[in-house]
Amino acid sequence: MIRQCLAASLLVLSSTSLMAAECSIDIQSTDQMRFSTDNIVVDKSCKQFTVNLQHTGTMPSNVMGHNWVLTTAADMQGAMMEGMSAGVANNYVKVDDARVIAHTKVIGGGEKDSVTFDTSKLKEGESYAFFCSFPGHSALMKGTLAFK
Ligand SMILES: [Cu+2]
Repeated sequence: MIRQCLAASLLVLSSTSLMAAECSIDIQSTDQMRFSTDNIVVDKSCKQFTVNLQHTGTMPSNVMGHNWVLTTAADMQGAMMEGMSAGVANNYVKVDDARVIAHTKVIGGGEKDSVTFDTSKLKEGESYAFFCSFPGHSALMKGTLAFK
């Protein structure tokens, strides 16, 4: 009831607030080494964007760990290779890697982690890639992200 009243008053006050872009996304990852999405669009009206990563499987993080890492498409391979060397203690992300725009920690089955980043780090027209940097996973666990 309270929610309905709130929604109704928001509608009266500002119809644009109800049309505001979604500035977050929920992504599931699985024991089958998959993300639930392979394409993300970040709306230009978002000042920040949040990725909520969930591992819906049951396998532990040392066997089937997943993270979510964002780079430009051009930087993906290098960031992934050096992330692998950084090891699980660093969530398979090289420490202070300037190529990495945002990343979650590595999670195992039943766990979740979120990351929020400023969209001022993104450029319209640039091709971005997201992937899991756990060794061997990015062949299947990757996608594209656009800012527009
Ligand atoms: Cu993974």
